[in-house]
Amino acid sequence: MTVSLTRHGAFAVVSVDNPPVNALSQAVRQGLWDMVDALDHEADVTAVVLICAGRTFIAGADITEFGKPSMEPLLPDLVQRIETARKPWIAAIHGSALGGGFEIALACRYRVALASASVGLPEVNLGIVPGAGGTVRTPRLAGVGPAVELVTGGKPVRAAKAKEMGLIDAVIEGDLLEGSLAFARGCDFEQLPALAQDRAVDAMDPEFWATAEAALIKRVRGEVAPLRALACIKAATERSFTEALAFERETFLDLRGSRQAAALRHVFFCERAAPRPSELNGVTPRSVRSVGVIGGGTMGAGIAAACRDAGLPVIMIEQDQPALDRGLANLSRIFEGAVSRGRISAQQAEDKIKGVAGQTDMSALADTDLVIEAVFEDLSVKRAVFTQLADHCRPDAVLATNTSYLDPQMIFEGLPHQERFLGLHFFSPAQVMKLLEIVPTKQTDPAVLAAGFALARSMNKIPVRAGICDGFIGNRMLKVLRAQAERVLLSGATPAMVDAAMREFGQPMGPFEAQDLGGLDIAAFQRKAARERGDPVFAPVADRLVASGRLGQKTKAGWYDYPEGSRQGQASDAVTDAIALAVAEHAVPQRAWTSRQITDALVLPMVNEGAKILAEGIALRASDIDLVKIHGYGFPRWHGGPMHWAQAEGLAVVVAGLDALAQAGLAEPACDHLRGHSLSGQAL
Ligand code: 3H9
Repeated sequence: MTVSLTRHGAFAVVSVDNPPVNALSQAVRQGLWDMVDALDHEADVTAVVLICAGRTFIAGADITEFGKPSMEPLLPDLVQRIETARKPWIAAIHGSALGGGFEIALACRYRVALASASVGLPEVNLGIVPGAGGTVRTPRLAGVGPAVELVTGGKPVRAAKAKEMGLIDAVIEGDLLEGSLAFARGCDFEQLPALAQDRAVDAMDPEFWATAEAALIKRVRGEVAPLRALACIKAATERSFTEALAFERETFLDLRGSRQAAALRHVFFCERAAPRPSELNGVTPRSVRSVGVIGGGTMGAGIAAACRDAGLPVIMIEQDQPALDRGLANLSRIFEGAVSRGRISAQQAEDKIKGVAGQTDMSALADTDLVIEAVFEDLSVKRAVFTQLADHCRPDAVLATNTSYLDPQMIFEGLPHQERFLGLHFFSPAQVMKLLEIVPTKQTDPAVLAAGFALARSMNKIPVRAGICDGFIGNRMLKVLRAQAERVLLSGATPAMVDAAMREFGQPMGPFEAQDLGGLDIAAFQRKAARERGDPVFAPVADRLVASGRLGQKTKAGWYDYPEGSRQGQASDAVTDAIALAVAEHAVPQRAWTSRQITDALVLPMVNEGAKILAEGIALRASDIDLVKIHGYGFPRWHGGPMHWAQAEGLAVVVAGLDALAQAGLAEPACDHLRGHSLSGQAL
């Protein structure tokens, strides 16, 4: 039974059991509706405790129902039915009470929760607003300011904070059911608290709304739902309860079918599918209970920190004691930073640091399950490391290289036990960035590949399998984006125009400011290696800037000038000159650019490259490319990633756009894969 009833003296206990997260499917809504009806008529029931089985309280509406026609009873009606029930309902919360689940809880007379539980309204993360009273009841219980934070931010709060905010009545210690029944026994049901709908809500002055809106516009960069949620809360303070509910519902229905909501739902489900790809079904991962990290630089220390966060003991290897001391100091700084930002306690930092042993001798790795190499990005240096590892590690230990563009197959060539080697491409800072590209070679054992995915799961990262090519999935597409950005410069746009257009598209930073932040030397180094391999590289302006020592913010000059003490770039005459020289060299015709034309000239060729990546089998599915660009490169989540964005634009439109760019000499024409799929109408 999805919704069942038990009795505890004068109290009825209604249990929802709808794995995995007790989402409000039609069956659950109907079951709850019937319970309210039935219990309203039972004279010997004093109050009703609503509790859930499994890992969580109701985690929200059933997102899988969103694309389908609505089925009665509708959630807003159910919420209203519970709020006006004859018997007082008490929500007993464990895990998460989210979205519609929290809206049901808000309609209960009382809410109690385990200390470990959290409550919230994360709808904006799905491109929608709460649709069953969340924006109308929350300000009545918590006040307008806290409601704005909870609803527009979409971040749940823990029970203790929720109690402080007035969103729950008690934090329960020990067993939730026992505690909830004890709470119920302590209630005076003759003196019920006012219904949320009967409570007053503060009127706020126009300045409050203007400030909140301005802050939000800055933060959301084109994402619609948080602003619409703010408008709903504003309506809740200005209109009657019923009118505000109607406004919220209308907003919810409008957004539910929107492009941004579809994109965010796509990302939601892709993220959940990524850690367990179907091709590894039934494969038992090689067990990883200990990790060695070779190198204590920025990447090595970050990877070691990510391993510690996953609870794995780490041995860090450096070539000599001074380098090891620096590596361990890098690691300590990461944890100290986490303490100063309030993410972990000083005690937790100490425990994490204690779990890292520093060594200068690889024989210390004799019994380690997984070794991740994070040394200098040079083939011969990396090969030397793996030759030594092959001598010192157990034959079944998994040996992984953290390379961003070298060919793992070449790194491991000729070493024994080819089946145990793997590429693990972490993104910097490795302890923070969610993306992990997992790169098997032709010989990698599926159990070793599965170990990479299991590691990602334990680190709470988003793993994506990538085939071997220059730059794997992410950097290969970045290379195209950067080349396109230069093409646009050469035909009349400025770096500031390109950066502004990409920010308007939703990227946190434009391609030129991002290069200035990261340093132009890294890409220059990669271009040099690519040219040595005979690969074509297009960076006529970047090459000139690097040759003149303009390496970005660190040299106070890159694509922009950085006056002493400023991180705000200013247009640079030197860059204008470098562009002019490149224009003359390549004889590029000049044209005027709009923001939309600029983003098309950058994003469409990236999509084209994505289609080639799929056709070559470098990515197994289009959604993997989306996850890579969202989690590794700041592609706006609410566009759903480049491949989802392309589908939403219409593949025929994308192909036509690419062909027009190609005719103007500004991009390659659409590849056959994209063209074929466009014509047949199949999904990418
Ligand atoms: C809403 O409520 C709108 C209302 O205001 C108005 C309506 C009128 N539906 O994340 P996990 C699946 S909008 C369907 O790995 P965890 C998920 O796909 C909703 N399915 O677990 C996965 O499936 P699979 C507002 C859902 O323990 C499985 O459950 N609520 C839903 O790490 C496990 O998920 C939200 O946005 C759903 N609502 O985390 C909450 N949620 O195993 C979204 C999950 O096949 N959910 N699934 O891959 C979450 O944040 C997390 O799932 C939660 C558990 C924290 C609950």
